[in-house]
Parts: sequence; structure tokens; C-alpha cells
Amino acid sequence: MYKQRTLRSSDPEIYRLIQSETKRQDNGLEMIPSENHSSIAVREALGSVFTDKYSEGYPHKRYYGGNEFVDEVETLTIERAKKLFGVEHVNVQPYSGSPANQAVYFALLEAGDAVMGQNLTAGGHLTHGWKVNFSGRTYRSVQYNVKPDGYIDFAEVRKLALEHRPKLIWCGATAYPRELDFGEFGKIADEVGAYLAADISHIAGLVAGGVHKSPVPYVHIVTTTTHKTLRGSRGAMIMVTKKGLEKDLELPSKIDKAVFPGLQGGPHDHQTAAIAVALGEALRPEFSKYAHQIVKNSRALASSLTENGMKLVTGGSDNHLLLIDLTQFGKGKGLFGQLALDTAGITTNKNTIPFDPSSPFYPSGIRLGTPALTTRGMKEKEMAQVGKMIARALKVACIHEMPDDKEGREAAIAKAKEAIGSNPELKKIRKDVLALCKKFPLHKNKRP
Ligand code: DSN
Repeated sequence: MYKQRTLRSSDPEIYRLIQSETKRQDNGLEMIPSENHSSIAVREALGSVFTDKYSEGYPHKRYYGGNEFVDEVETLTIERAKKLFGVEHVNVQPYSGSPANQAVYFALLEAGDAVMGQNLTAGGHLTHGWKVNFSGRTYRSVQYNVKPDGYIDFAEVRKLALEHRPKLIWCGATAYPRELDFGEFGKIADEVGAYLAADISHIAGLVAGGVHKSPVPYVHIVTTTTHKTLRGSRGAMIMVTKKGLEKDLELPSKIDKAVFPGLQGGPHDHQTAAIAVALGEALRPEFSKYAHQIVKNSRALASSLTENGMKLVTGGSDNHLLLIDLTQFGKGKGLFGQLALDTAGITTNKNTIPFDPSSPFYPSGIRLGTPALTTRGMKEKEMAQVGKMIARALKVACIHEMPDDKEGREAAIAKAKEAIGSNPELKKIRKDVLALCKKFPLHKNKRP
């Protein structure tokens, strides 16, 4: 357990909650594919005195005094990101992924301009033009989908791009289990003269580790969060590529001005320092091994789930993420699946699947991934075990029916929660999960 002696005596309530969360993470399998376990070094930088500083502006161009060390931190972070991803310009100030993407819109588009992105229900992200998000409300959003086999429908992407002539096209997803073909997106964007932005938040660590194709040669802009496969603290970056500079020499200053003063105030310097530490870790050769192991684990987990009777969107995985399609058991079973897995100590999230017969509130899929388990040192052998446990838990979950009407649904969910909470098979799986967690403790010093 990570000791925080001062906090323990000055605020025992928060101390207790941090200890409880540490224990929850240690004794359970974190399988939400956008989550990971950052290093103690990252968290020490995050908890540093840089949280106390204001530094509106950019290195050596600040509105406040006392920024000599902040300047060094931010410059170092930028240099590390440039080296890791091979890009020309980096802004490390966005508070998180959605603000980073918002800054790209603010830099390039006027309200009402056309933008294209992957539909949320087909695995895209809210900020890529979803109807209730600012991106779908402020701009004329056109959404592309996947084919019945779950792969991106490039014929549709091209047709929609030619028809709507978007100023900006997004590629990148939050629930897509296959490698993204950035080259294909690049050709379409060039054909219609659009800016192409790759949001690699989910796969940044895989790109950095060389196990997923890099978007850099094909796109103008890359955005990413820093806390998913990249394994840093929560934050984001916007990068401009050589291709981006060739299209628009002003791109770096447009992006910088959009972040500050356009949308944000003072950067979170403690967050920047922690991102620098994570980027330093990602530049080491061990990180590439880690990234490759994430994918090996994902493939092993896909095989185990399939062998144990589960159906996967696209039939497998090329990256860190898998999407289980539960429709063979009926529609809208995702919530029951998530509840059963939670009871067993396996944290995942319910998710829509392409062409989901149910609603986004009661979807028919489970989204899960291997970044956090790989950080704990688990390999293919453990994935075979985990796949079996997940399949067992989902079979328990899927005996419950999700009615279409609101009243029936509420009663069914309450009944299912009670039954799932006391199910003996799930209790057995919980014990197996605990035994596995004990073999791979979270806070050991050596990490893959
Ligand atoms: N919340 C992130 C995810 O889980 O994929 C996306 O913003």
C-alpha cells in the first residue's frame, strides 16, 4: 500500500477513501480499455508543488512571473512528445481529451461548417460529431459507420466525404477492436481537401510502442489523451505533423491560440510534469515490449472468450480492446453483464455494438481490454483464465431478460441486481479473481 502519512492525519476521511480505492484496484481486474495503472513516479509528479503555479501563456511567453521551472517542464514535455511520435509541433496544455478535440474545432472551423466522424454507436467518440455533444450541435455533422462485419466502411466514408465536403474529418475510435487504416483516411481527406485529425487516445501507447501503425505520415493533426495505453496521468496533447505543416503553415499557431487564450486559462503544470514522466517511460525500450504484450494479451483473450462461447464484434482484436456481442442471449444484456462482472471483481463497461437492437442506455455489448492487466505483468496464460471467468460470469448474467417498457425494465433490473449480487457461481469467480490478483500485485516496483 502507498503510504500517505500526512494525509492520514490531516484528512482521515479522504485518506480512507484513497486506501479503499487502492484496495479495490489491487483486488480486482481493471478491464475498462481506456484505463490503466500509472507508475508511482507519474503520481509523485502529479502530486508535486507544480499544482500551485499559474502560468498562462507558453514557454518564455507567460503572463505571470516565477515560471522559469514551469517553462523547463513544458519544454521538456514537448520535446519528449515530438521524439516519441515524430511530429513537428505539440501543445501539451489541453486539460483532457474532449477539450483537446474542442480546440481543434475552434482552430479550424466556423459554426455550421461540415465535419465528419465515426458514429458513436459504431465505436466513435462523442466529440467526433455526436448529435448531443457540442461537436454535433455547433457544426454540420456527418457520421460514418461500420459494415455488418464490424469493420469501417471506407466506401461510405468516401461517398459521404465527396457529398458533404467536410472541412475536417476525424478518424480514431473508443470502441473499435481493429487496426485503423490511416492511409485510407488520408487518401479520402486529400481528395476532398479536408483537414484530417486522428484521435489516438485509445491507441497512443500502441503507436508509441510500434505495435499499431502510426497516423503521423497520413494526417495533419493528432490528438491524444495521456492516461490510457500511454499509461500517464490524465491529460491530453495536440500534435501537428509534417503533412499538417505542408497543408497549413499556420496550423501550430492556430492550435496554440485555440487552446490559450481561446478555450482555456492556466495550464495544469503538475499534470504537464506527470505527462513528461510518462513520456519518458514510453521512450524506454521496455515500453515497446509492454505495448506488444497488450496486443498479444488481447488476442489471447479473444481466443479464450470465443472458445468459451462468446461472440466478438469483428470476430477478434488487433489492438488493446474487445467488444463482446451478447445478442445471441437476447437484446439489451450489457447492463446485466457489467453487473455480473462487477460482482466477480472484473471491471468492464456495457457498450453499444454496431447495429445494436437495443438502446444506448441498455446496450447489448460489453467493452473490455488488456492495458491494465498487462501493466500488472499478466500474459497469455492468465488471459486464457480470465476469458474463461468472463464467459462464466456472462452466462450467469444473460439469463435475465431486459423488457422494452420502462416499468417492466426497472423491476427486471432490480430483480437481476439482487440475484446477481448473491449468485454462488459469481462468488466462486470472485475468489478466483482474488487469487489471480494476489499473484500480480499492483504496487510492486518492477513493472513491464
Ligand atoms: N471515456 C473514454 C473511454 O472510455 O473510451 C472516451 O472519452
